[in-house]
Amino acid sequence: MEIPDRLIAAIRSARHLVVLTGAGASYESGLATFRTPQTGLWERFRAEDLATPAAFQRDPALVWGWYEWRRMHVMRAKPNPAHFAITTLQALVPRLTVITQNVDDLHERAGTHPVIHLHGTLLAPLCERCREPHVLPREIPEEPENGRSVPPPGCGRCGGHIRPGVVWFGEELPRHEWESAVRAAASCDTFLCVGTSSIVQPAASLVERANEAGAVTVQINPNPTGIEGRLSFALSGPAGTLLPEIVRQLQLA
Ligand code: BJW
Ligand code: ZN
Repeated sequence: MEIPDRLIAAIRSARHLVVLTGAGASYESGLATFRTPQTGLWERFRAEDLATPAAFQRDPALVWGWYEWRRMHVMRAKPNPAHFAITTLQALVPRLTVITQNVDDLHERAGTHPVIHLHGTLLAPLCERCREPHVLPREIPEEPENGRSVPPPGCGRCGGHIRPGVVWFGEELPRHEWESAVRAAASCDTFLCVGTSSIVQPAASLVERANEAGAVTVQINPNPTGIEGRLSFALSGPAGTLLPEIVRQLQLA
């Protein structure tokens, strides 16, 4: 797909560019999205059974086993050209803020720092009772059979269950990260939504804040999301192709 010249011009003159990523940004690294028909995690598993505090209370081993399976995939995955292009963007604009809904560490492994993690991370579990962080073994977990129950470790301090360090439905986003994201969205001049269905709140409201602040707003996604009518540009295609192409055009004299 052609990248409009007006978009390249907008990014070239941007003083503060915000990139918000979702599961689609890691899809080309082999990690499943949540809502893609057939392959999405929520097509195969019920979010109510796995990604809520009530689910963990009901069956901690089922939930912990599922997240260990996800963590194994993340640790075996590698950043893709979309992650690397975002890292290169850091050098091409005066200020770049990267906000992700993803619970993997692929932006960091591609060299982007800092990254605002709105939904936490699979790699920093903690005690559900006293919030004490839990240090994970460094080795990649063995392939746990998908869906196999694995009892969560006990907290060394209080004996409570260790839970994944992610944000489940009905839970508040980490306050500091959310406030930083809102500040960035409200003060940027260009806002890119990459690989997100823009369904889950409050993350999906960030692009609206950028719109209200008069920013140029852009979506990069091979599929429609329904918010196209409210954006300045909607680019249809995979992030691993379109982002490197944007970077290439920005680097042309
Ligand atoms: C490509 C590509 C390629 C493919 N290149 N793109 C009713 C109305 C409004 C709100 C609510 C409501 N009922 C409940 C709520 C609140 C709820 C919510 O928003 N629910 C919606 C489903 C409606 N939100 C919350 O509960 C949040 N907390 C909250 O609101 O707190 C306040 C509060 C507290 C108490 C009471 C009430 C309010 C917390 C949300 C936490 C979300 N957690 C998850 C799981 C994290 C842990 C884990 O990984 O398991 O976060 S859910 C899941 O969705 C995950 C993601 O970060 C998040 C967003 O998904 P994302 O990234 O957009 O992925 P997909 O799969 O949806 O989309 C991928 C896209 O990529 C697609 O568009 C593809 O086309 C595209 N793609 N290949 C580029 N190559
Ligand atoms: Zn504890």
